[in-house]
Amino acid sequence: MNRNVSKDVQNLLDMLEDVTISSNRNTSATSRSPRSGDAGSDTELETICTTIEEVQALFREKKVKNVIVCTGAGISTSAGIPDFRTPGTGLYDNLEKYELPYPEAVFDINYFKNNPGAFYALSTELLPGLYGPTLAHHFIKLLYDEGILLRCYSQNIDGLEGLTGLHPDKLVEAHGSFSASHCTRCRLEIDNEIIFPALRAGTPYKCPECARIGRESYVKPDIVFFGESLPDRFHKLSQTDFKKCDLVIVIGTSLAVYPFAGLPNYVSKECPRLLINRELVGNFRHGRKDNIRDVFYCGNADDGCLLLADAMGKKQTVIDNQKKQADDIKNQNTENQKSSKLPKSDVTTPPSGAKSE
Ligand code: CNA
Repeated sequence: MNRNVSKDVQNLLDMLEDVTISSNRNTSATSRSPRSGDAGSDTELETICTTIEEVQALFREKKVKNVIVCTGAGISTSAGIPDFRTPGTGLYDNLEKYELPYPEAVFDINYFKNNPGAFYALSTELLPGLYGPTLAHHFIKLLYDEGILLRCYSQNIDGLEGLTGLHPDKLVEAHGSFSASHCTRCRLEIDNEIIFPALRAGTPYKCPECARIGRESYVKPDIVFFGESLPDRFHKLSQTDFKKCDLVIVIGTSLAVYPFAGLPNYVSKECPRLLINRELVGNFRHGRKDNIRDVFYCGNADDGCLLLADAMGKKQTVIDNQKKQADDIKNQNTENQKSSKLPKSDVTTPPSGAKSE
């Protein structure tokens, strides 16, 4: 998403093959995204797949072998993590207390450098460890177990895809994660054991190295903020993966953030595209006369994924796996609560004891 370009205009641009997509997540010169699929011909194509029943048949008859799943915050809402843009419950509607100049500022790198408080406060809600993967996450793991997952591209920062046991090679965390943290100024890496208590307490953590030489700078988890580049892995793998893909499933995203939102366009013209979401987004041609391969399942991510698991004869497996892991996490959280009391202060003190002000 380029903040100066409306979503409708951006969707129109997606449909034009010769357009380079720009991103407010990636302003670097390396940000050029792959072009949309080039494997299609210009001749009229017959209908490939336009209903969820037809997608179910693809799974039932084992006709798909290279499935790509693209996920967004909507895949995690049933775990208890709010998304960004759902009116009322989304994080953007609940940021008044931080007095941000605009909602996206909470994830804006330039804003963060001087005002880290809002992000740290929000982190208390998003931090991995509190929530368990949903049925939809376990459906993705099922695709992996069945050997038909080419890749899962996630915009999420909650780490729930990986928590199911999905192999890291199969996962592209396009907007980064909490797995490591660095100073925004000197890039010093800070251990999770140090930064996590600060994030849990919602108290901005000052870089001890910068503080030592009299500079003030804050540490940020390696989440890709607006104004930062996406990981190289995203660019590298998306260049080749989407050409091989024989079904792309987009789940729980408003497709508002580029270049990620352009991914469903990189598959060939013959590749079916399934959107599982509460609203129609992106440039899915669902309901249009010229639609030959787009499918829209309007509803909850978990329900849509269970329909597909059912077609594979694995619905109960997904339900059982999800429940078992949810119970384990609940028990673990109860144990943790019993054994630890977290300190809360205004600003976490650097371990070196160096004065930052
Ligand atoms: P978004 O813009 O908030 O869109 C979410 C979409 O999911 C909307 O279209 C909703 O209608 C839909 N939706 C919500 N709940 C469900 C559900 N249960 N079933 C089906 N559809 C549902 O979020 P995006 O992911 O599109 O935006 C990209 C941002 C969100 C990324 O940069 C993330 O880092 C960021 N984010 C991540 C998390 C997380 O990691 N869980 C949470 C909040 C925001």
